Order: sequence, then C-alpha cells, then structure tokens
Amino acid sequence: MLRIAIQAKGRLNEDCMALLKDAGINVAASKRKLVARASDFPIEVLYLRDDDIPQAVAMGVADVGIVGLNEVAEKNQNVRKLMRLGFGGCRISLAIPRDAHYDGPAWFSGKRIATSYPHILERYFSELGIKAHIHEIAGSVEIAPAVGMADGIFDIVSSGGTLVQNGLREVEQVFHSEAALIAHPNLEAEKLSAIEKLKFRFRSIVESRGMKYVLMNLPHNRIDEAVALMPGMRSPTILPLAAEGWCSLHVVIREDELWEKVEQLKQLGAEGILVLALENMIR
Ligand code: PRT
Ligand code: ZN
Repeated sequence: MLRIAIQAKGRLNEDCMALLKDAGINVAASKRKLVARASDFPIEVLYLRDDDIPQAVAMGVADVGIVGLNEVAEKNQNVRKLMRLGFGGCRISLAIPRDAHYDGPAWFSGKRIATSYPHILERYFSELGIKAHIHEIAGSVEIAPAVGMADGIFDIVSSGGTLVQNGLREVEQVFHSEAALIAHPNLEAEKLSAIEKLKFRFRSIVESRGMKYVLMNLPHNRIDEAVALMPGMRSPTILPLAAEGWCSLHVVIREDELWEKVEQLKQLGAEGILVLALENMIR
C-alpha cells in the first residue's frame, strides 16, 4: 500500500484532492483525520502541513508527496522530484520599498532581508557573492519593511497584489515554483509500480488541462488548410458526412488559442463548431 502526503489545508489542498479524484482515487475529505484510505486504489492519504511534507517523504513516513517546489528547495531533503503538476504556480522574489532606488542585486549588500525561505535566499546570494543579513520570520513577511524590521523581503509572489498593498516593488524573481510529486529515494518494486500507475494517471490529467476538444463540419477541399492551422497536431480525425463534399473534423486545441483558431476555421467555411471539455488525454 502506497502512502501519499498532501497538504491538510491551505492553497494546495483543493487542487490535490481534485487531482486524486480525477485520477480515480476517492478519499474521504475529512480534515480531522490524519490518514485516510482510498476506496479504489491501494493508497493511503496522509494530511500534513506543507512544510513537513519533504521531510516526511525523505524519512519514509510517506512514500510520495505533493508539495510546492519552493518547500522542496528550502527544506533540501533527500527526495526524488518525479513530476510537476501544473498548479500552485508562484515565484519567490526579492522586493524592496516602492520608492527606493534599485541598481541590481548588489543593492542587497549589507541590507536586512526578511523571509521564510532563508536557505534558497542564502544560495542565491552566495552565487552572486552578496553578503546580506537574512532574518527568518514565519509569517507576514510583507509587513517587515514598513515596521522597520527589514530593508527588503524575499517572499512568495503570485499576482503581486500583496506587494503593491504593502508599498513594495518586486525587483528580482529568484525561484519559480509549482506543485510537484516527490518520492522517497529508495522504494521497493511493488511501490514503484504503484507510483508508475499514479504518474501515468496524473500525466494524462495534467496534459489535458487547458485543452479543448473541437468538432466541426468542414468542406472537404479545405481540410489541408484547416490542418495547417494546427501545426502541433499529429493526425486529425476526419470523418465523411452524408452531405456530399463535407466532412467532420475533430481536433484538440489549446484553450489559450481556442478563439483565434475557431475564427480561422470559420473563415475556411467550418460550420456547426462544437467545443467540448477534455477530461483526459491518454498517450
Ligand atoms: O498550513 P501550511 O503550512 O500547510 O500552509 P502554508 O500557510 O505554509 O502555505 P499556503 O497554503 O499559503 O501555500 C502552500 C503553497 O502554495 C506554497 O508553499 C506555494 O508553493 C503555493 N503558493 C502559490 C502560494 C501562493 N501561490 C501565494 N500566493 N503560497 C503563498 N502565497 C501567498 C504569499 O505568501 C503572499 O502572502 O500569497 C501572497 C502573495 O500573493 P499575491 O497574489 O498577492 O502576489
Ligand atoms: Zn507551510
């Protein structure tokens, strides 16, 4: 039986639960329980604080875990990074008071910087040969400059709204993060094969996100032009229609390109365009 550690509550919890569910793994979402057994896959879910997940996996308390790459890098535990999962995206950045003059990372020499990620910051500064005073604080890092505790901060940024609200300006993006599947470095064969299954399911889900399945009727003589609009596609599905000279074309289109492509297809004479959600892309 495989044991997976996920965040008990917080930003990654919902996406983790959704990923497990889409992968056909149903667990009771009871937040009070520490461990829950899935009904349809030999897996147990261990609910932890995200900070504890790298260590739990390194120690073998859990075989695998889902956690932000920021925590993996900060905790520097012996774990294997198996795959990125496409959610929980953020960066860890250096930020300074909005009006301060900034002329590059050397600005931080001799300055006090508040952060919850001292190790990642230490590594960054040491690569650049910068000596600064790193103050580790657990939360509310963004208020440190305003209360005179620090000259700058090193913290997670996603939209940037929190920085703006606190009169700060992002000056260096140091680390890019997203949620990832990590594993204990030495696992027995049986667990490794369960992990392969899990990875296969996760990959199908992650790859299908942001994709749409599009069906349309198209004059037969425009097929080549339509296919040329979709350079990444290996082989489109083309089915004959009862109406002479027409066919039905099925393609997968990235969501961010959807409207542009649909407009181009319409110009080629496409009709009856249907856009469907894509649940899984199994390769
Ligand atoms: O209780 P536990 O220890 O498990 O949770 P936590 O409070 O330590 O972490 P949580 O739930 O806040 O975040 C979990 C993980 O989500 C992080 O480790 C990151 O990998 C990821 N993540 C993605 C984020 C953000 N986006 C994010 N925006 N984590 C935190 N933030 C915070 C950030 O600290 C700052 O306060 O959101 C604010 C900035 O957001 P913007 O949008 O205003 O820039
Ligand atoms: Zn945490």
